[in-house]
Amino acid sequence: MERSLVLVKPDGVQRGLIGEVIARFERRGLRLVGAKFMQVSLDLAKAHYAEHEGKPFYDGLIAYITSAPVMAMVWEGPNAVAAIRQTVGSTKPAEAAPGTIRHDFALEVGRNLIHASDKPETGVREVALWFKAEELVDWKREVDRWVFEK
Ligand code: IDP
Ligand code: MG
Repeated sequence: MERSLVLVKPDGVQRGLIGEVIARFERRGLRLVGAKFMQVSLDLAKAHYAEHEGKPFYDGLIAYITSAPVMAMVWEGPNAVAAIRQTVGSTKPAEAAPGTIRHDFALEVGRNLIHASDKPETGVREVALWFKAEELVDWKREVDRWVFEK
């Protein structure tokens, strides 16, 4: 089953949108595997956003993600990475499709509320970076057979 890291970023936490984000992924049918409310360290922020080092927005991005607590989660399901990115919407909120989280709650790319893994391999790497194996819960739901075809 594919997995994605999802972060409700500091702006989403400050604006009281943790529940809104969780509700959308629950309704989509995705299964929660792990969650923790945490302050992001500088080391973790740099490891997570290593691909963006050197870009003009990098320093602001590190300051943003470490500025206040985040809600870190792992969600799984068939094609979970693409499904979650679809529900999250485009990186720039002004370009995000109506009905997506970034469209419905954000205006600026530097305050776009939420992170989600961009590819299945990224999901594997990011889940391992943010969560220890014992923090992830392997479980089944009674409803799984009504959401997952196999
Ligand atoms: P993603 O979060 O949709 O995967 P990325 O291109 O990986 O988007 O960028 C990571 C994060 O960096 C974005 O979510 C956003 O918070 C921030 N970011 C990206 N581009 C800009 C920019 O041009 N200005 C300010 N922040 C940016
Ligand atoms: Mg990205």
